[in-house]
Amino acid sequence: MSKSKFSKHSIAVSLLMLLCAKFSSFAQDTATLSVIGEVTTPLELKLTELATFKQVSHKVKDRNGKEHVFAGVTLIEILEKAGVTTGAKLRGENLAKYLLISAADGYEVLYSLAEIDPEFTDQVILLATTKDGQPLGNGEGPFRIITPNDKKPARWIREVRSIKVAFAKIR
Ligand SMILES: Nc1nc2c(c(=O)[nH]1)N[C@H]1C(S)=C(S)[C@@H](COP(=O)(O)O)O[C@H]1N2
Ligand SMILES: [Mo]
Repeated sequence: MSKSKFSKHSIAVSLLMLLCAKFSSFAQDTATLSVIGEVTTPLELKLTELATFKQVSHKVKDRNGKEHVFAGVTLIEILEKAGVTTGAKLRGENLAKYLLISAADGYEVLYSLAEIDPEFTDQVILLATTKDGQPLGNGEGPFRIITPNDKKPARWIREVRSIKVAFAKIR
């Protein structure tokens, strides 16, 4: 009698791996990005919704000097959809507003609105959803901020979950 090429053990391992892959891609598809705080329209964005926004890409070097192409949507477009004070409205007290961006692992970074607004800067900050043509995986995605002009990538926050707009001053 010929023995099967596949042991019970290897079949079990393969099934488990398949299940894990399915589960993690499910987690990526259902993860949402919240845009909250000083906005007129709070947003809960899924990857599928972001795919309908204009797609922009950036070629950047990572901390090891390796080149990658990140693509996604511009942070300013998301802020405009949420009704944040940008463009002509970004003056006076609104210049004291900031974004606090939070990740799944508790990491947080801050940007001022003027750092993002095209009337103040030519730098285009990206909410990336792909890297070298692939969706951002676990530990990095589904959403990551890419800030091309920062000399080091410490504010390229991975696994972004929320963007909170707030006033830095006490009113
Ligand atoms: N969510 C999250 N994003 C993060 C960090 C982190 O600890 N958590 N570390 C930052 C720092 S300090 C660096 S240098 C870069 C490293 O990016 P890499 O993992 O793609 O090399 O990620 C940044 N983004
Ligand atoms: Mo870092």
